[in-house]
Amino acid sequence: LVDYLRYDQIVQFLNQQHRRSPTYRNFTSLFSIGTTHENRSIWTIRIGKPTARRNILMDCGIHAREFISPSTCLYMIDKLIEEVNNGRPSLLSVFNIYIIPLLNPDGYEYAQTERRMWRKNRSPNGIHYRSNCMGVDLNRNFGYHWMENGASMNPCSETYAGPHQDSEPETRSLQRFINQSPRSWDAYLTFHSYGQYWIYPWGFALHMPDDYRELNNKAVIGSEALKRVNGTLYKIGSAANLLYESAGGSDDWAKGVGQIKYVYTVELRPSDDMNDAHAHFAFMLPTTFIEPVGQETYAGVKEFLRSLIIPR
Ligand code: 0X9
Ligand code: ZN
Repeated sequence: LVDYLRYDQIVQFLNQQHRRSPTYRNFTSLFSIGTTHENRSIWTIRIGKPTARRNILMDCGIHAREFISPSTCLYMIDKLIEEVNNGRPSLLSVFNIYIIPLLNPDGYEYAQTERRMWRKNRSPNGIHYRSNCMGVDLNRNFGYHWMENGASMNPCSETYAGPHQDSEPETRSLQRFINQSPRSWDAYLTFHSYGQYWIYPWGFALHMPDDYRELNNKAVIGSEALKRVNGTLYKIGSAANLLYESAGGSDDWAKGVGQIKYVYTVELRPSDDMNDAHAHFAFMLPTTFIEPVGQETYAGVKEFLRSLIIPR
């Protein structure tokens, strides 16, 4: 993982990882949760002991230009499977961890090849609005308090929420997967960039969920473990309070409709503080950051997961 991989390379990587532990074949499974407008599969890997009873969901790459996000999911997949092969899959005897490393492959490939700063997916909007502008902001499309705040009805906007809620194949694939699974989810983490925020719902409005103290406590545990690795500082709070009010995010949907308790959006490096030496990289974080961001994020996520087992 020394470069930001293309979609085909990511699929290849996932297959390699899946084949990596033949004696533990049933420790992983690899499947698609749906297809995009351009007919790419949204691949998902499950990692965990067959006897693991609890379930965690993580996704990356909802926004096309946030290249450090999918790379961090791939990093975590690599490390989790390494632990399986080393024979000490501590967390994986408790949790099945489902990772979707690239939820928006169409947008990602477009950002890789045509327009580096592309954010949305690549749905044509002509059918609904005769608009030549393409793409829906998937993180404004989820049907929970849809369009109430910080989203646009203009197909040319970067935060276009879609013709109606849950209109996009990527949105529906994730929702179907969360809903239809016979499993219950302990946590959902969605990785974005940038800013160094470990945030929880709500995004659609300024008020807090009833259990925000628990959400905040576990975010502290995760971000402190993250900081111990390279000294990277994260801010913690609700999405609307820390960033801005915006409805239709996957996080709000996962908590409000999906009824998942521990829901977080993690905004990876760099910091958005202009006093920070790396802030100017913004979405274009050099590939030398893949490793350190992967390391620290993995440490933070693991400590967060441990805190779900051991009540503090
Ligand atoms: O605006 C977003 O979708 C996220 N920030 S980003 O720079 N990666 O685009 C923040 C989403 C926070 N959650 C909600 N607003 N629900
Ligand atoms: Zn994002």
